[in-house]
Amino acid sequence: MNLAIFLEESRTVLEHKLEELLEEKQTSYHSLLDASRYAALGSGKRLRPILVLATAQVFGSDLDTALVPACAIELIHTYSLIHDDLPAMDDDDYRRGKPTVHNVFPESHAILAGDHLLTYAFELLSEAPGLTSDQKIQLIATLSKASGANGLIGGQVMDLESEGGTLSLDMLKEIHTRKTGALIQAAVLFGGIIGGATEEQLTALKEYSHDIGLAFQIIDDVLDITASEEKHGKHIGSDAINNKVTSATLLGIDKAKKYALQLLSSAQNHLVEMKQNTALLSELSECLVNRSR
Ligand code: GRG
Repeated sequence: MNLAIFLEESRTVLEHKLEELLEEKQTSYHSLLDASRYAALGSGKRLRPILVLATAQVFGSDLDTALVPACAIELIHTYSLIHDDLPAMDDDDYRRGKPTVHNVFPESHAILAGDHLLTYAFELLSEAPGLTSDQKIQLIATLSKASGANGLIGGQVMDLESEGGTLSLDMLKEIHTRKTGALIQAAVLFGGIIGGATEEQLTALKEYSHDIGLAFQIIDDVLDITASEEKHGKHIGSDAINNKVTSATLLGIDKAKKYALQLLSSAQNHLVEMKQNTALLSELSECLVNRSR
């Protein structure tokens, strides 16, 4: 299938499903749902859920089975963005092309909307249609490890503690791998688990997604310096404002881009190891590295 068509179709079904999963309800706590909807709907590249769908289709899984798990990953990602933007963390006031959640709702509600999306993601996985109990347990284990101390949250702590200091390239890679890479890796593994990949194929997917996760973050660092705010959807230069060492500041823009291309090539070699038709995933990986937002 052509990548442009796949992306358009995937985004359409994902937006509908997210809207359905986060539908407006007349409850006595509707302000929590309003803040969650504000954060999760109507914007975002949907990279992680698209990776779930693209990897699942490599193994012949139907879209309907992959859809709820794909949305669960996007909800975890959205929670992490809400919390990352809070005054206690990066204190950002612009995200996904609009004011951050704590700038529109009370800060308490931004925290609680993040908590809600995090918890809801696991509820959705436990009830996801079309999967065996064993697959659901594998998905829950994969996502909880990627989101926890060994992944996203640990990476965030390392990132906060590194502000204003110096960092070696190895330390920076570890932060990137946990903070950004872990969830991207979980998305790719989700596709493999849903599609019934073998142990060998899951190992190849792990290595592939490690490389594209790192490459994705390196390009994000470059875009934080070179992109326009309108395209990137957040304030440009926020890394510099927060005194952050990034791959672009450590290596320089040209070397950082070159490194991302090396990672892309390594990722594509791992795709070959899977002995499946991975043309779509390979093209998608190229798009991630060559993106402008
Ligand atoms: C607060 C637990 C906790 C974790 C925060 C995700 C994160 C960790 C921080 C957000 C800031 C940041 C730049 C993280 C690196 C990962 C990244 C590039 C996030 C942005 O992902 P995109 O570009 O965003 O896919 P959209 O809005 O398109 O979904």
